Amino acid sequence: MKKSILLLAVTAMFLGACGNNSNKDTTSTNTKTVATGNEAVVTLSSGDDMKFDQSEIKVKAGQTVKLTLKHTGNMDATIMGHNFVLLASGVDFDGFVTAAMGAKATDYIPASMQSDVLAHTKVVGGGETVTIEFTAPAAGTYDFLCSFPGHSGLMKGKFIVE
Ligand SMILES: [Cu+2]
Repeated sequence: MKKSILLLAVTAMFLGACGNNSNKDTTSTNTKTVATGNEAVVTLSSGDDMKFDQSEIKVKAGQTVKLTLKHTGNMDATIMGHNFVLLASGVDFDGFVTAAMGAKATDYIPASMQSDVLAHTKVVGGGETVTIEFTAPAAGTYDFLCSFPGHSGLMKGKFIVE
């Protein structure tokens, strides 16, 4: 009950913040990205089923990306935690995942590989939401994933910058 009220409040805030947005991108049907001018608002969700609701996120180079990660499940962050990690181009995906397993103290971002990460959220548990803001990198296709141990097999996708 408490969680659904919180979710409603967050949704209301989100709707309120976007109330003046009459410039929605109606051409994209498969993504949950709303682009307005130089800003892209991305909402990515995952529940206890260990899946992101999108496998592709599209933004434009130089846009300010406001990315919200919603954990729609109920399980605790220590058991079913999720984060969003955007890797720089050329980073070895499997190598990063392996190193991340041992980096619990730093939200599963290995301290020695900070420069391989373009943007990331903290780890959230069921009912929690986190928003980050970053500048979209140069045009190209980048990997995103959840670096919580054992998740990236399913929780990964392409972050496409046009
Ligand atoms: Cu996860």
